[in-house]
Amino acid sequence: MPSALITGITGQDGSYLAELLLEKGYDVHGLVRRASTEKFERIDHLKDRITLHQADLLDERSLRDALRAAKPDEVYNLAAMSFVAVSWIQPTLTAEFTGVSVTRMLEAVRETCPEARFYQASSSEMFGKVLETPQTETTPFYPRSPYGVAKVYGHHITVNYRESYDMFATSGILFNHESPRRGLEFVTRKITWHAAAIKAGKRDELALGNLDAKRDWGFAKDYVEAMWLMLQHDKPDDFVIATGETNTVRKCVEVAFDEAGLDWEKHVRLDPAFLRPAEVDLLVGDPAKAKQELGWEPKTSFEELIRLMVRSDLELLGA
Ligand code: NDP
Ligand code: GDR
Repeated sequence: MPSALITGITGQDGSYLAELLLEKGYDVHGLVRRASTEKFERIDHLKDRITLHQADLLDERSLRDALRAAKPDEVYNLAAMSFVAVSWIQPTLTAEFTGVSVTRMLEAVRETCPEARFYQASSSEMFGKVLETPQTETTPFYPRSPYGVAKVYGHHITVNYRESYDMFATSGILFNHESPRRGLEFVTRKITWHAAAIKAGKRDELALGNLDAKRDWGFAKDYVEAMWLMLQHDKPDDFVIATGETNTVRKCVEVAFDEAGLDWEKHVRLDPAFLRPAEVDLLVGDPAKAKQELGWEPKTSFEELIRLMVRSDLELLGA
């Protein structure tokens, strides 16, 4: 039975990836960090089928101990401070969690299980300022947030360990991907949850920042399959995972409120508090390499995704 260790198993992607690997017959291990209340909502339904290890990205010893216990064939490094807006509030912590911790994980793997295949959760935020569209594996990086800067470091150190130590270290450059399990602070889920809450009479309005930002949004469940495919490939590499379609935040609002049967212009308010010190205006990825080499393609369109998220939030809120 192959074995896999997932850092960030309690997050959106970690929970979908754990489900996928269980379906494929893996022995699944995950890292969790200690908190005064244990909130593992996204993996509650899996807890009898996975093994959890207490560890923190800042604590190398705990990472090594978890890897020694799990003896993984594959390591998926998904843990990070993942919310771009907070990276300006906690820039140094973001550098540690999202950047330097990748080196801690690579070192821990090199020491305890050097044959394991390593996946790094890189991000389209590394592209930042628009230098070319669509963005591909060879588009230069110009990050626009402390988060993006930290991810560029994580990406380059992954490539460097691949080249320095001949490790199977792969970097997946994933564009935004969403789901009913998305954190409520990210814009798609904020919109779908508020549309459902307004419909249910639990909220009156939705305050948003930049409605003109454009993102390439896909479905998280489709994207974790790409992560797995990358580690089954015959060689470690970098891959862009995206839909190839871009939409504005405004369009996301229109689709979500339409699904809830509401007129968005009656409920949405602009609030400068949600504007960012520097913005990423336009992301649109070209997934051609992933299609050609991995046979991966997105299965869920933007509209389907937003509508399924609204339906899920309507059910959640009893509307
Ligand atoms: P989430 O925010 O949902 O999950 C983040 C995970 O990281 C959680 O399990 C969290 O644990 C864990 N974590 C954070 N800090 C630490 C720490 N110090 N020690 C141990 N664990 C920690 O993110 P997603 O699932 O959306 O994203 C997964 C990864 O992919 C992240 O690295 C993200 O930056 C990256 N990414 C995401 C994209 C997206 O659109 N979703 C696109 C491109 C990249 P806890 O539950 O304890 O907070
Ligand atoms: P992003 O996602 O920063 O792309 O990072 P987010 O959903 O937070 O923002 C997307 C765009 O929406 C605009 N926006 C708002 N965003 C939030 N959160 N709240 C608002 O009220 C709001 N109003 C407008 C933002 O300015 C931005 O342009 C996500 C994360 O998952 C990262 O971890 C990941 O690496 C990237 O996607 C790819």
